[in-house]
Amino acid sequence: MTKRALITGITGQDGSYLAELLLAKGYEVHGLIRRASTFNTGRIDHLFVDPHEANARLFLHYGDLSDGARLVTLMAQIDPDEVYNLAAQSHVRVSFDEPEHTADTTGTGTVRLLEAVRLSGVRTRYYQASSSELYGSTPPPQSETTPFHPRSPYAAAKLYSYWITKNYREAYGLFAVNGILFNHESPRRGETFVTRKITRAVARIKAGIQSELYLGNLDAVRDWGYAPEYVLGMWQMLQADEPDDYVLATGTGYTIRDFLDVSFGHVGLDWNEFVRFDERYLRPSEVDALIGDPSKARERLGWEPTVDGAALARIMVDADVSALEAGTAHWVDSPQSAPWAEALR
Ligand code: NAP
Ligand code: G4F
Repeated sequence: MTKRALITGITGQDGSYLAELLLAKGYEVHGLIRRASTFNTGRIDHLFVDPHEANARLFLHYGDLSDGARLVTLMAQIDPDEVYNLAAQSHVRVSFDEPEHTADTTGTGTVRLLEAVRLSGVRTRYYQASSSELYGSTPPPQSETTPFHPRSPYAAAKLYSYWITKNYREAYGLFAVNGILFNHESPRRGETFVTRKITRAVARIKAGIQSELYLGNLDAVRDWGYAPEYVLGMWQMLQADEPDDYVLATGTGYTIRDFLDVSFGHVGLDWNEFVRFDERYLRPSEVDALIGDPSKARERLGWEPTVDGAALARIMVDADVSALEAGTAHWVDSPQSAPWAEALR
């Protein structure tokens, strides 16, 4: 029997890699997509097969995590074996600008989707995109048993989603899991997250079309992994015998300065000549250090990351340099597009 999956956030970084993975495994994949005045399918355009064709296995449906009735209707129509809730307002700094919207999508959106599962009566397994941001100011290393101390509206909303997912597991016997994922990046990473902002700037500076890069706090430590490896971990969590919560991380921390060293150094440049400080990128309350302990996922799921932060920086720089040289890219946020990326948070 062909398995069916529903992915919210399919147009995002993780959603695009997860759709690729599930299609390669033979799944029929359904994605929730927001209606926009311009197309927001750039990260999944390469997966397009005309839905009129008999071999089409990827289908998109308009919907939004703010619209509970639509989620119930879709859930009943699709009747998925697996639901992956990846949709969110996912930018931590922006969550301080839009705390209410972030609570509505990143927090309440989760219970709307869980209610859609319950009310439609579908028998499905459910994955919730939880985050290492939950740990906030609790020092590393962080594991499944480390206490949470969220430091942003985004993290507070994710904390609600974490607990409501656990509650539906305990209250209704739903096979529901939290993947507590540490930062994971790729050439498809949104352009305003710090890694992609840096690697995109490296390509542009190298090509002579940018001269400065404005950043905020360079001292924060993050445990950066490679997104395609993390979506495999999501799928593995839903194949386990019992529902449980897992940390996915590399176990190694780097500062923003370290990431700058590797990224600029990879093309023979010194970042000190180009990087400037802009306080608008600081957060009202910062998360100083996140370094995860992925032992449980390794032991119980056999999940093993192979790309560390330095290797990741090189992958991302190479991709941005190539995309700029080719003048095209198969995802929308290529280094030659999105002029506002440098001006927005
Ligand atoms: P992303 O690239 O920002 O993608 C977010 C996705 O959510 C996009 O498809 C976006 O649609 C969609 N979305 C936003 N608001 C929505 C709404 N109200 N209704 C329906 N869809 C909505 O994020 P990501 O990096 O792939 O991360 C995936 C998930 O994992 C997120 O929940 C994020 O918070 C969480 N997470 C990420 C990381 C990480 O390091 N990447 C770590 C831990 C947890 P548009 O394309 O239309 O904007
Ligand atoms: O790349 P960032 O914006 O990612 P952040 O805040 O760690 O959040 C990401 O990872 C979380 C998992 O831990 C996810 F849940 C979340 O959805 C998102 O994917 O910032 C990383 C660090 C921060 O300490 C920030 O202060 O980089 C610092 N930074 C310094 N200058 C900057 C900048 N961040 C951004 N975005 N832009 C800057 O100019």
